[in-house]
Amino acid sequence: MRILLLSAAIGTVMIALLVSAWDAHPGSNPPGELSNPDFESGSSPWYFYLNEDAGKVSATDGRDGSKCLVMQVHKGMGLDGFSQWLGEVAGRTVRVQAQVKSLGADVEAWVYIEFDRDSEKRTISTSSAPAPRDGAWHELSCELFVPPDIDRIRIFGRVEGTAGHAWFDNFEVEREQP
Ligand SMILES: [Ca+2]
Repeated sequence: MRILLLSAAIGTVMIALLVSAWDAHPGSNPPGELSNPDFESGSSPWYFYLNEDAGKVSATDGRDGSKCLVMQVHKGMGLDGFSQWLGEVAGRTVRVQAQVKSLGADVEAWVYIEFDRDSEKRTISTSSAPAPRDGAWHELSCELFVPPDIDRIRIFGRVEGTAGHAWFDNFEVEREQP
């Protein structure tokens, strides 16, 4: 009985942790500007999809300022990325750009936007081209029209591949009226 009680207690803790991690991401009223878009304050509040350890803040490689986010791409990782919610987007074309560089055998790094059409259970998305694998900074951008009934979108940096690194800095958001 003691073992059963113990495992039930552990189950409760794990569920609570999962709920708390999930809650931390969606947010109810996302701000109209990205927070810490240049990684000068570390990696928070960017949300890491698979493994927070995959993304580290480099204190020396920043495109501007001193810091940027560096993600190591490794065999078996597949697609990974980090994101933030952004609000004040309804009925507007939103353009996102970031400075990205990549280096490695097959690393792909790009910028991505998406939102959910809950009524239709669809996800609408767009992405930039991947950064050339030349170890130089490139400005990547993509834009998406957000329908008037959608009040928040997710802004991503994404990586995929089996070997290499990708660096991200200076996310910026612009909005245009339709
Ligand atoms: Ca920076």
